[in-house]
Amino acid sequence: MNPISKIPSSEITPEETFLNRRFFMKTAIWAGSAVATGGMYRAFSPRSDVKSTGSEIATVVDSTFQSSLGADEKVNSFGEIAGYNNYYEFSTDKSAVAAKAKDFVTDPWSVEVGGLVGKPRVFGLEDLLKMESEERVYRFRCVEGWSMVIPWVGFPLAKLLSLVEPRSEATHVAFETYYDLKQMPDAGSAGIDLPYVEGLRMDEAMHPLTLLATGLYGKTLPNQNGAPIRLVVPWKYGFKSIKSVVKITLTNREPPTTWSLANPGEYGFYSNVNPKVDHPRWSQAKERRIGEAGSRETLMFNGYEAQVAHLYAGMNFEEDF
Ligand SMILES: Nc1nc2c(c(=O)[nH]1)N[C@H]1C(S)=C(S)[C@@H](COP(=O)(O)O)O[C@H]1N2
Ligand SMILES: [Mo]
Repeated sequence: MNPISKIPSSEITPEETFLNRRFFMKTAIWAGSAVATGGMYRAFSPRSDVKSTGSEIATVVDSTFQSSLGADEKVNSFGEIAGYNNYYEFSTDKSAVAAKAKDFVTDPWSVEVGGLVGKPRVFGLEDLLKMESEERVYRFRCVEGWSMVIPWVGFPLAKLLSLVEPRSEATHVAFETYYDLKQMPDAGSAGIDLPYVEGLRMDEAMHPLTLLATGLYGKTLPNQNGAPIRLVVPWKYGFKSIKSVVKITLTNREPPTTWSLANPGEYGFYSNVNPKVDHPRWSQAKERRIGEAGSRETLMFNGYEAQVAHLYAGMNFEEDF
């Protein structure tokens, strides 16, 4: 069986038909393994929770792992998601990233996972694609004030971490992006230190919402979206969702992160979406959903409060922002 995202993104079908077709694919795929993986089958089965969004697009709403989208929320188009990107290694111009990243080589690829683990391991691209298990339709909120709804394909980060057997001293997980000036000739003028680095607390990393994405819209992840594998942490501002990951290190201290290194007064380690704590230079109370006129209220933890608020009990978000 081919991993879901082996279909090249160039063979994209119109998004109006895609999700329905994916229901089919998934039904076929999971029917074959339902007995062996009963738990997973329940989690990803499209049989329940198919919701019409008022447009042609049907949305997979999995009540186990994601907050339902509101009746007025629809999935962004492939063109919107793959045409408006922050990926500073390629360009600081969001509409130029796709073209600049077009020839980025993402195969072969490997991700080195080590640090405070029992079984350090280098995962090749094939190993990673074989772990693809589900589609997650998530809200995605950039700290700059725009947002989208994105149908990712991937697998929980917890699944990969469990394979390397984290040691009990590990408190945090550090991530690093691929970096090569030859392939990223504009990276020198990005204005941030590279390689791009990010981090999560261990409990955040193990949370079932935290995804390693290997595709979107049922296709291979486009280069500009962080091919071949990127993190997605839907309750945090978009910059935590580090792209094109090559290294994952378990550690016993809070790892450095690119945006708080660049500007510690404006960007903290946690970066949880929070409409009540403004960025020093702008309000975070509202957002502009790409493709829509007007603005929307930003939701606490980006709408995932019920699933993640317990991780931060007692924390002062004005200080730990
Ligand atoms: N390596 C790397 N990862 C990155 C970035 C980047 O510039 N470099 N930008 C971040 C920011 S600010 C956002 S909003 C998201 C954008 O992801 P998208 O283009 O898939 O929407 O990627 C994040 N991950
Ligand atoms: Mo962002």
